[in-house]
Amino acid sequence: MGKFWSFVFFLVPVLGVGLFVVAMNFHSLPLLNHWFPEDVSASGHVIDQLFMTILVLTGVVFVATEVCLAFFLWRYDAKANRDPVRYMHGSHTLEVVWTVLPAATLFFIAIYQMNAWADAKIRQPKDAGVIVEVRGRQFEWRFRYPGPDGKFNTPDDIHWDTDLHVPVDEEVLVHLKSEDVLHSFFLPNMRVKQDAVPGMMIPVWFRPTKIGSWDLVCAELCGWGHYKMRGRITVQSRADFDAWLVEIANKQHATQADATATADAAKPAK
Ligand SMILES: [Cu+2]
Repeated sequence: MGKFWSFVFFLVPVLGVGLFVVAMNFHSLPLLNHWFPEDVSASGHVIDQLFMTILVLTGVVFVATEVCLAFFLWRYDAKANRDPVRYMHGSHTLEVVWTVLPAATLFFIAIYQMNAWADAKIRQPKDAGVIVEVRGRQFEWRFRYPGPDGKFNTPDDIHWDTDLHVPVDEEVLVHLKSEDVLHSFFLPNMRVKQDAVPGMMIPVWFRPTKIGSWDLVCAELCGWGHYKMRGRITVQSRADFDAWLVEIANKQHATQADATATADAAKPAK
């Protein structure tokens, strides 16, 4: 039986690594497209590189551990080894080695990722082409652009929901908020994911590099309708983006004017 189980355990690293290889190489087949979604942001490659480095490091450890496990199962099969088990009181050297090696590896990762972390979370861009407020709420995304005066909380603010429009090749600065519970603002193609926390405004930034439309999802289970928090991000040329902003601003003003007229008409005549 020991031989059988050692074979089964040996299949784990073989199939595990095989699965990664298949997922990476068959990206053109729609059914097997399980690797990264298309990267359309200026700094996405840094995140992908970091992911690959950590994947290789953990992959080597995973394969080594599984191969050792299979070998010990096969080598010390109870049927082939009738001798009673002998206990030992541990090995100081071994303890030091298996503590220092993982510690050194984690220390390496901590240093290696510092620049990527700083670029993504600390060095906020000063030259943002557009600033937009994004608010998560059960169960949709709401957006607010500051309007021509460049300031939020003024009458010319422009409101929109579900489909976030941004210009291409410009730094987008998001002011991320939540209106109720924890949500997570996730743009897979921009390699951006950040929790939206009630009571906080968290800045998030990215620079889209390609015109098109991609997913915007909530990556935090936020209630029964979490699955409905699907949105889009539409990346446009600067001219198209400006035209779109003017168009929805005009629509918004027309609706406001309509509402005021209806309210006035409903007032009893004096
Ligand atoms: Cu959610």
